[in-house]
Amino acid sequence: MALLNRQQCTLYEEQGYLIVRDVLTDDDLSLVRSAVERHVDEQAHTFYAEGKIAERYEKLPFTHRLTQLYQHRSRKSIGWNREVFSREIYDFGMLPQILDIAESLVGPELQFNGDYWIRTKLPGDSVTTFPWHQDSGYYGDPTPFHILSLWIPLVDVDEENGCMQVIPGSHRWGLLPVGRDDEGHHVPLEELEKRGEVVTLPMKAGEIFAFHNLTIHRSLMNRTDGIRWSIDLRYSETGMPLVWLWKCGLNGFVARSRKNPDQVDAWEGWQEKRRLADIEAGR
Ligand SMILES: O=C(O)CCC(=O)C(=O)O
Repeated sequence: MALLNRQQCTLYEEQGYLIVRDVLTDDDLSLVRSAVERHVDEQAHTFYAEGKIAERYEKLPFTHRLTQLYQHRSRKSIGWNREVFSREIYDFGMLPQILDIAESLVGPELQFNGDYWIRTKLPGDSVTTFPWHQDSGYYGDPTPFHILSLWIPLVDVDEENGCMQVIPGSHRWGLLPVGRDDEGHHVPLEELEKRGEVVTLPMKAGEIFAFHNLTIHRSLMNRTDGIRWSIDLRYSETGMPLVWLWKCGLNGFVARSRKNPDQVDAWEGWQEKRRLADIEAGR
């Protein structure tokens, strides 16, 4: 697919977000699904060996198995990163269609930030239900540069199973002050719904919600009995200091360069960056 057209880029600049449809195939999504399924299966074997579950629920589909496996756990996970660090995630982050979108919105020198997250939004789970926030708010470091998030559902999403909502134009409001709720999520100190229009984003699996690091967005509670799986990826201009990520070993890699294509990292290069970061952090 070609780079985004001028109208799409203008929409992103004006609204702080864009929905891109019809770019990912089922085969593309199966890269992520297989990394997820492998980790779910590992967890099944671990919990079973530890005697925490009576069966491994091998026959349950992708949308239901983890719910059963996690029944014994009180605190669910906010998302998986290291748990699914794998060749499939690298290949997914390097898909030409995805890099074309990132290049259109960020520029031709692209780094894949290390904070990709698989969201395990289980039925009724409040930990993975994110109140209004700006991604920059979570970075804990000033980010005076553009970071593009690409949020991609692995199943169809709507208001019932916890799709995303966004406030168009909010990326121009600056970084807003926040408090914290009981789950540790950021919560805004003002009533944002009075300040801007709320847009709900039902999406098909594989469609892409691209948004700016200052765009205010949230995700709704999953009120169905299936898991709302998604992945979110982040890209920025190569060389931008992602210090808050490096401090916790969440290193990324150089994904595309029109100037120096030989500096693009292979999967092995990304593995090495993470290995060195772990050694430095004493992990
Ligand atoms: O996946 C979700 O439910 C929320 C994700 C999110 O807010 C984000 O990626 O910034």
